[in-house]
Amino acid sequence: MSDQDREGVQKDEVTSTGRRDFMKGSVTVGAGIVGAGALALRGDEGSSTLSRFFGPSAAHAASSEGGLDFHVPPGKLDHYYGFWSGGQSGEIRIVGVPSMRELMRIPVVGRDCATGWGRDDWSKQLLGGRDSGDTHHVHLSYTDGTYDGRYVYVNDKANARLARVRCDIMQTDKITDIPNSQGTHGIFPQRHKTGLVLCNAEFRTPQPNDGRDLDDPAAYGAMHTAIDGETMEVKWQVLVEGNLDLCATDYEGKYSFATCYNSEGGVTLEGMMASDRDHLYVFNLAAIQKAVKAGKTIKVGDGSVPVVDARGKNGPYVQRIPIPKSPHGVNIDPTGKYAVCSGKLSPTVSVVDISKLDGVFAGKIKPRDAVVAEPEVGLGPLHTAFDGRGNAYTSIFIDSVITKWNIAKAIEAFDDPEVDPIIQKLDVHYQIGHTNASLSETKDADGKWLIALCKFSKDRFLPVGPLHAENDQLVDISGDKMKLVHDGPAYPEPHDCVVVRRDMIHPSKVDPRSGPRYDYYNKLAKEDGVDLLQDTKVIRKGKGRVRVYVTSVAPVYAMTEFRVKTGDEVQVIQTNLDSVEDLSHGFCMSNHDVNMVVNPRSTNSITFTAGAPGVYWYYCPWFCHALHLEMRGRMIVEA
Ligand code: K7E
Ligand code: CUA
Repeated sequence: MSDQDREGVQKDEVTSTGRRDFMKGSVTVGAGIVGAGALALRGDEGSSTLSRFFGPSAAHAASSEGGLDFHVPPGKLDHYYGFWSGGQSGEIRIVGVPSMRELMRIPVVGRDCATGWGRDDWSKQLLGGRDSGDTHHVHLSYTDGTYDGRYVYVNDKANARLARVRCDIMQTDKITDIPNSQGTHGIFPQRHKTGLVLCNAEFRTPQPNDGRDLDDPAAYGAMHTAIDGETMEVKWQVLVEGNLDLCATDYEGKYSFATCYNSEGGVTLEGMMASDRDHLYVFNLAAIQKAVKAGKTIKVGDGSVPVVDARGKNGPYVQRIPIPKSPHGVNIDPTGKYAVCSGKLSPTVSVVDISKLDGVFAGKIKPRDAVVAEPEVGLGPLHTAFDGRGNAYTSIFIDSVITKWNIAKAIEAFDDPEVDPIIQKLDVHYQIGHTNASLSETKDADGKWLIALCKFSKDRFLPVGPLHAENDQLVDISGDKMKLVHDGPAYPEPHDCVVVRRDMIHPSKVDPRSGPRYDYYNKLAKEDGVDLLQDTKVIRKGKGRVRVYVTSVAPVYAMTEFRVKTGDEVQVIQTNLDSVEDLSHGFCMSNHDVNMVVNPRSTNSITFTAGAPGVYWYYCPWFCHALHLEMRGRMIVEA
């Protein structure tokens, strides 16, 4: 970076007025304050840091900052749905943007006490006995390069799974185990249609991982896995030698991408950071699918999934583009022309021209020649969002900033060091991980709101003990300059997010009673000759097993008493007959660890072992009526 560039950046740092800049106490800060007198205090958190010390804000220099209104008054609705991956909480959250109000939590791979997810029968089957997880990356299904509002996909890094949430009912409907994988991390659906969802294994393991080759790094590898976004079946895997971190797809369905931060094949931290260049792996989907069809595959593990072996060298399936150093995020700009890879341990992002990849695969140009820009954006670049106006916004972990830069200028600057592509650095608080902007990952990127998902909140909120809230910040990117407008405390860990225009999502008000959950309930009902929407019945299923079918209409269960025997396995299958919006009931059995929600027109069930002889009250835990407290009944347990 030239001195001139450095000066430019410093100026921007001053106008963005973080506390840290104030602490640096430079002369330029003083100059900013002189100019601040005439400016009214707008009262937004981002620009008022200096005002805590000096009164009215110095933040509003002559440049145009976004002027969007982030206040959503009572009774008014947000313009965007934000889908947040919940990290180690194992959930997805729906957040209204720009209000940043948390609208809903969708339990995915973890147990949730409020809804009974992970405890009720169907979710328990779906989770396969595991009720913890780590959901890092959420993406919606696409059609023609934009969101089609059907599904949300999310990875479970902890248990190597891909889960899917249906957007009409906002419930998890499928969870797929990914074979031969650990640390399923980056995922991305294809964008031309709801096609494949590509999933990266971040951890290299022996392949096969069955106890042999434990200490032979050469036998370690990682899988790039393709799952059908409709059926959620695993279609194929590609085995490579390096680890696979973040994932992306192009807009045409030709390529998928994975960053690799361990081209050394190290199994220790030192080993993983030894080389100056790692890679962006580019997967040629047509060539891989052709090989799978032709049976040019190997068997790994149980052999249930065809594996294309692409270890070691560039070829028809995979090309490795050298990227400095331990790259992390890879994001495709809304025009579909560029893949932007963040250096993580290099202060640069590398811009790959996707149109050059055909040439790379044809051997006409070297892989590195597909890199057309490498701007210096700050220390610890992780992820990049876009505004649809040619600008990129990269989250910078170590510096705790978002760097706004211009893609076209960065390409110019690759040949001409006089050109400065950096537009602004905005302080965020603190240690940002992901960032994403409204519709940034679609061709409809609208450049309005940017979310900064900060891992540390430190002094931004009232202290609440050793565990701090994290900080989801809202940034207005509609103007020339970014403007921080809101701090949003969040329960750990909001990991990644996508921001979707509200007209793209069409939730149902009552349960449409479709999908695998109802395949399960309809099968039970058929077996027992029961109409779920009519019947209330106790059916003894041979020795020691009882099924209790019960309907409910506010404020009563159709059955206020049933009898079982100590030690019986009791399955309560409850159907909520109310079609009224927002009228959920539930079933809680006293002293039996039994609690579930039953939404309008839903069926849900839960199984437990009847305890010691006596009377046990069951009740509705969801406030449904003035007589809600009276909505209960007795389970009589006989010896
Ligand atoms: Cu950057 Cu898991 Cu998305 Cu973390 S990964 S930041
Ligand atoms: Cu039904 Cu409360």
